[in-house]
Amino acid sequence: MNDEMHATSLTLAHHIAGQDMPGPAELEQRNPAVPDDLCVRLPQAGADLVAHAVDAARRALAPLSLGGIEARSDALARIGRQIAAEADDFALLIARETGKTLRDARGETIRAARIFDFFAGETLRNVGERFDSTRLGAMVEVMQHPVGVVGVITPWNFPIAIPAWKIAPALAFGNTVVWKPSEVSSAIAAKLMGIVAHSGLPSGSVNMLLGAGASGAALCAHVGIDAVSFTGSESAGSAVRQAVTARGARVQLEMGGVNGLIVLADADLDVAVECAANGAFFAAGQRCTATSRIIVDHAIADRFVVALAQRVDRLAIGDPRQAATDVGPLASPRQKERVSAQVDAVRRSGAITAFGAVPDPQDCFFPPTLFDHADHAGPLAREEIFGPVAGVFRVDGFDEALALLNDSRHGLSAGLCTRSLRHAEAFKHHARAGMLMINLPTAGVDHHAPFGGMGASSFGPREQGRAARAFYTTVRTTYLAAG
Ligand code: UN1
Repeated sequence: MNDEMHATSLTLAHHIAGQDMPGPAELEQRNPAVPDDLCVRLPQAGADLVAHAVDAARRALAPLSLGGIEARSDALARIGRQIAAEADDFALLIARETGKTLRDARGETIRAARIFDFFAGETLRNVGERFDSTRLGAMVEVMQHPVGVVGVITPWNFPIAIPAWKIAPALAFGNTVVWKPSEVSSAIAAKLMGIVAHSGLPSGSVNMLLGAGASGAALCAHVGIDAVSFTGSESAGSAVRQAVTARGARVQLEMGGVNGLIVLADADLDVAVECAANGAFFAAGQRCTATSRIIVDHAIADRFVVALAQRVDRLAIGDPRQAATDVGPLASPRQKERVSAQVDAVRRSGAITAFGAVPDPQDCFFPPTLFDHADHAGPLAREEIFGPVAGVFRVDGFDEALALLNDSRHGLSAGLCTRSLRHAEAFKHHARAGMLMINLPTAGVDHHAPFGGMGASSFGPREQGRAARAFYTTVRTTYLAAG
């Protein structure tokens, strides 16, 4: 790490209508691996600044539209190129501010760059339809228009990719943005905002408000926000949904999952162990797509648990800024408290620990923990933990595995390890989840494919890929007859 960065900690500013807007430092973010290292201080946006930002975004709608699709496409491509050019800086900053490993942070940064590039292309593909009316002499035109001013609320666990997969399509389809990033990843957000602000888009196209949950609540309540796209916890998501739908605006939510990975007796054991280790423990389990429930056929369960323990033993846990580190800390002391409390509840419910050490209360690290012979009626199968924690649920055969998998309020990602085409086909049809992963980890998605879940995991149209258009556009049907 850069010593200068370590020594100086700066106070961030909101960004509205092309200007930095400082405010009193009310919050701070520390490096979760090195708590003495104060990364940044930040102000907290209130209702007055929300109104200012919404006004700036609304005023930017006409210039964005008048600038035309080629200029907008070029600007998105420039943002993508600049993110890629600064990938090493982003990776260090992400590792420092959120505890994500350098390798994951760099991968995520490149993913964000590719997302902007993908939507640079989508900007030019905003096609409509024209066809005959059933009334003689009349025509019908179907056009997709921008929704207007979009509120974007993003979490800390993918601090650059998730903002990219909301902001890029919003702009591609002609909307302007008021963005409220998580307070835990504000420095990363400010760096991305700097790139967007210099991309050539009209000022006010993207505005950024810093702060904690209260700032997001003020954003959702503002009548000038036409749509809100949110990724985060289920409790925050349901508050967003209530506030936004209550005033008749459009909302899209991506929340958690208690994702299941089925391992059948005919699975390649190495593949299954790699899927489970990656899905459950990489990124310290802080992915909404992480594997929490490993549903294993009795016939191979003992061998599987031993092999998974050996694999996890080889993971290097430590400072995420070291290139060799596989698993870093949780993102904040608050996350550590939450995960510790939930794991205590799982232990109290009588679950058997296959591996896992007692966490040190002085730091943000949480040791990878696996429970065995877990009970599907217990807390491990019901609540998302968002830490490197999973349970093995032992079953007899595919039918029992599938029934257990589907016994969940959530339905984000589901995995299956098997060599059987018949079971893979049945899983594709009957697993209740938006993302289905066959012989792959439940977490880790491409940048060009739709993303989203079922049940309590998601609400509204899918994000990413060509599917992103549905949320960020509104359809207008024009009937046209000669006057
Ligand atoms: C991934 O698994 O690559 O917040 C992406 C999250 C999800 C994104 C997961 N919305 O973890």
